[in-house]
Amino acid sequence: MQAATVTFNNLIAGVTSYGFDGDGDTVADVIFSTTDPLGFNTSGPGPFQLYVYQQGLEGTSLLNPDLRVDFLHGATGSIQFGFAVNAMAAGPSVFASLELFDALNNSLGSATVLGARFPIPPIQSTFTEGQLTLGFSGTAAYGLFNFSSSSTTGRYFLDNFTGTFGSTETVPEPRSIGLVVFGATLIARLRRKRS
Ligand SMILES: [Ca+2]
Ligand SMILES: [Ca+2]
Repeated sequence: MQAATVTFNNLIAGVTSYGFDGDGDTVADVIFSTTDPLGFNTSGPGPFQLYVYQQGLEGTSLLNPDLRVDFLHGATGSIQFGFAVNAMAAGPSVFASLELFDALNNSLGSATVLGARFPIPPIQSTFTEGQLTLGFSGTAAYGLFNFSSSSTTGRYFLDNFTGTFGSTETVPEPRSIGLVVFGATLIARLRRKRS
């Protein structure tokens, strides 16, 4: 596995499941999904954000979990992402959380980060935002997100989803294919000699 970052630059709208490539080989490494029948979108919260660039993944924060990620090749080490929720003021019910699980549904750890507004001259973050980092041991198979904005029309933005979950699909080199064929031929010959 190798370093990967999902920047959500594909234009999607109203999708309940979508595969994203994080390591630039155009093959999906993660699948994001939601139980919200209206799905999620790629959209931006405007330019005045530190941790969510135009654009990110955008969806409802009224569920728990709001969003799920499945790692197609597993994930190791740590996961980091930026988030924003549609709240103008910080508070105990304005946050993002992530819990990671292995393939046997054992929790590998969780983290919660409260949203805040940061100075972005000449104003502050339009929406409360933050960056969550979760280090873990073992191999994560999937993760569950919960966002909260304290709003009855709660929405989240997620961006720059980063970790060690990329797997550039490699094609065997012609030379090693030749060696395998040569080896198989040799074994077949030896078997024929013995019988
Ligand atoms: Ca890939
Ligand atoms: Ca939620």
